[in-house]
Amino acid sequence: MSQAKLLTLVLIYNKPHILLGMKKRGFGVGRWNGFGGKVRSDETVEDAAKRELLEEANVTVSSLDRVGVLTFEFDGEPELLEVHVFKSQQYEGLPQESEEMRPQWFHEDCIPFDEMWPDDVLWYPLFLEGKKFRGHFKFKGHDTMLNYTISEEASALD
Ligand code: 6OG
Repeated sequence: MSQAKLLTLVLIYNKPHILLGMKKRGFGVGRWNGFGGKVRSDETVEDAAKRELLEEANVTVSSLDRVGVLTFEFDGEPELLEVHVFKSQQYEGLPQESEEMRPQWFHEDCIPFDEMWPDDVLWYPLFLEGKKFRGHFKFKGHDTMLNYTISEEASALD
């Protein structure tokens, strides 16, 4: 197994509404997701999360709360993905469509899990309850989950 690739995922959750984006190209195309992407070698994970949020949704946040760390393994592929999940209630700017994402607000009772990554339905309940969590998911391709573990974390995540 090679070293994990670091990625960010930002969810703006202004209860009861959550901001998601329809991924228009690349990895996860055709699925609703939070905003994020790869962490560059010259930036912190939180700075990467803010940069991707601005690039993809035209939204700025002053601070982000790291609420989850998810690792993903794809059967037959050596690279592991490590996705750091951030939450913010406050934001500035009007969410705007970019080349990569089409933002849309959803009520927390109407999150479109059928059009999202299959792991999301498993960890969103913890996210929506304000919990911190870690998860590991093993996929075969992009649609089938072979197994997973999720645990709630009592303290801060690194
Ligand atoms: P780019 O490679 O396009 O960023 N991501 C996932 N998000 C969820 N909910 N489930 C997954 O299950 C994911 N795998 C990756 C991390 C990809 C974006 O997609 C997220 C990034 O925000 C496999 O730059």
